[in-house]
Amino acid sequence: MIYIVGHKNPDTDSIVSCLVWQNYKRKIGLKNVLAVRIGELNRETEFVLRFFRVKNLKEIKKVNKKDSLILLDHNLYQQAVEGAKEAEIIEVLDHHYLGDFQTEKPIYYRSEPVGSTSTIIAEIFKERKFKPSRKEAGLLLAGIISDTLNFTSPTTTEIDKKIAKWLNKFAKLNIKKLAEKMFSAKSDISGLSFKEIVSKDYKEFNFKNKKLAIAVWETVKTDSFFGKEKEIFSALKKLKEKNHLDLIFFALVDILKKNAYLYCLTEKEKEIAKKAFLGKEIKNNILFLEGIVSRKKQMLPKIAANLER
Ligand SMILES: [Mn+2]
Repeated sequence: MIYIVGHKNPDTDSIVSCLVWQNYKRKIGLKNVLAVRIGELNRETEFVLRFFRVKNLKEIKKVNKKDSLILLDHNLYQQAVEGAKEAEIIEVLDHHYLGDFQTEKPIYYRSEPVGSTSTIIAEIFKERKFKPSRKEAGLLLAGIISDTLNFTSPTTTEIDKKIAKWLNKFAKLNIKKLAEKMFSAKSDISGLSFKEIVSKDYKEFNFKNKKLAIAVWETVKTDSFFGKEKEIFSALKKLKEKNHLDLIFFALVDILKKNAYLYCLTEKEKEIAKKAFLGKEIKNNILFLEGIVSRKKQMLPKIAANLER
């Protein structure tokens, strides 16, 4: 079996790109491919699958030597399914920085500094003169909208905007309305504990012999987080211990105002963040980061550059 799989703690881009890539592979004759996920969906992605009437992907916990993998939306083993190092990776489509990736055989690897993996898939379709179905085009649009915060994140490129226009010839969607609905679903934290919130969009990285994590929560309702500092920091502390991290950050991103609040667990995190962003501390160990929304493009590079060896 060839598994098409996105990163741990999957987001909308990860899920829809796996789904659409599976459909494409099957249409061009590759029958033994299966789109799968590692971990639970977030509420935005749940909404998107409902909206387009698509069934959820099958969850897998690990893979083994006999399995082949197509990795979408990631290339780090740290973010990949358990067992990925032993399995055979035959293809990667991604838009993140390159990690310590090595294979034994030649593989198809496509990485572009664009807003989403969905963008890359749509580009491939266009290049190969493959017409997506209305649903496939809509799913890819949702992936682009999610990752680029509806074309407002600094990760957005002209390619994303152009390819979205092309996709919408097939999808025929009101993009603004869809984005509003997605962001409102994403912001719903009813019934969620802060432990769940900080573990949802959680990614680990290794730089300069340090294991660090940046958890992100994008929302149109930052208000629901104010006054909850104690609970948030306590959830971060537990997560840091459980995963043996050197550093943990939590960025609460305001999708509408395009700012972030960076929760720094200890003085160590705070010192690095202050150097990295020249951020103003607004409350004990919380820095206000004006104009910063993207972990990939704005947070991680600055934090990594300010780590001490
Ligand atoms: Mn992505």
